[in-house]
Amino acid sequence: MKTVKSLVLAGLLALMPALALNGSALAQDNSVAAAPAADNAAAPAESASNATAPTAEAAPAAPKVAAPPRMKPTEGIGMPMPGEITLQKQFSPTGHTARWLHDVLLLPLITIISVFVLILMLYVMWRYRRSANPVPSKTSHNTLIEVIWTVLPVVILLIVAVPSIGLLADQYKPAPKDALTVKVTGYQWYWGYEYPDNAIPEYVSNLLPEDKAKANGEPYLLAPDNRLVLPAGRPVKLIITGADVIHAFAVPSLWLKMDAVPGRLNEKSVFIEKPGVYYGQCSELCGARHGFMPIAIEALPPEQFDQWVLSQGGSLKGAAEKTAQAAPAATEKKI
Ligand SMILES: [Cu+2]
Repeated sequence: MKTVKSLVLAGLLALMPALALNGSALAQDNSVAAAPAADNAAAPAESASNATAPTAEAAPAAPKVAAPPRMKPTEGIGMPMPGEITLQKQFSPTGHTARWLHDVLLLPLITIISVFVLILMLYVMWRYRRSANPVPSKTSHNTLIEVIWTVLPVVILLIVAVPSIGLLADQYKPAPKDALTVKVTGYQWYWGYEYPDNAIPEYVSNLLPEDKAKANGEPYLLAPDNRLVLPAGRPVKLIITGADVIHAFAVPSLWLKMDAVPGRLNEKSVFIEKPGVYYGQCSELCGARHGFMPIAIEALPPEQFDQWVLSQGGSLKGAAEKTAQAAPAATEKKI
């Protein structure tokens, strides 16, 4: 009897983990099933904000200013190229420093050191192999060599540290007082852009479908429908945040990358040297469609940027003082 009882007990114990696993699997299934509901909940918000975009675009009829035509991207500028192994061509002051640091200082230094160590190791392996060198040397100290291999790395690190720390400081330098403020919000899975200085409410930027991207001559997966329009040659202050999870706003050719963290306003100052279209992507793994929330900055000459602001029903900076008072309320609501 006892053996039967213990067998049953043992059987039950053996099955327990499987049952528990099933339970958790069920729980996971439930969470997966719940996910689409959350998606659906987000979708109306998206379409609602999309719905506001056409009205903002339809509005130009009222101020009677036409938006500048959609700028065509230039091949090889503001986008990665096939076979490219270095950083993208840079169009901001910090970008130039960074590319110089990478191309002129770090890469040659890394290459020289790696090749030197490799040659040294190969030589030692060959020269001091057992057959050629049966009685090993018992030397354990050589002051000159020890001083050299301590001082030389210190000097190399100092040479790297000076421009490196300078670049780090430049990257976080706050924007000047007259900079144009633009708010960037990361959503699952699109971007929202708002211009508090120009009283332009938030509009949404989604992935451009493949056929439309091709028809436009734009790179698919890098091109969005609505671009972030910024002035070239004028300082810009980007206020970057996330609405749901952590995203990262990144445009390689402008040396621009900043995390978009929910509940936090991160600041990044940008100065775009040349008008053009500069592409980027969300650079923080943010969920299923992380790879499908591209970024495009359309940098316009200042007077064309002003024209764009007016075409969106906005007011030029400085004239927007009155409307700016209304803007903080809108920002608070969104965060
Ligand atoms: Cu993202």
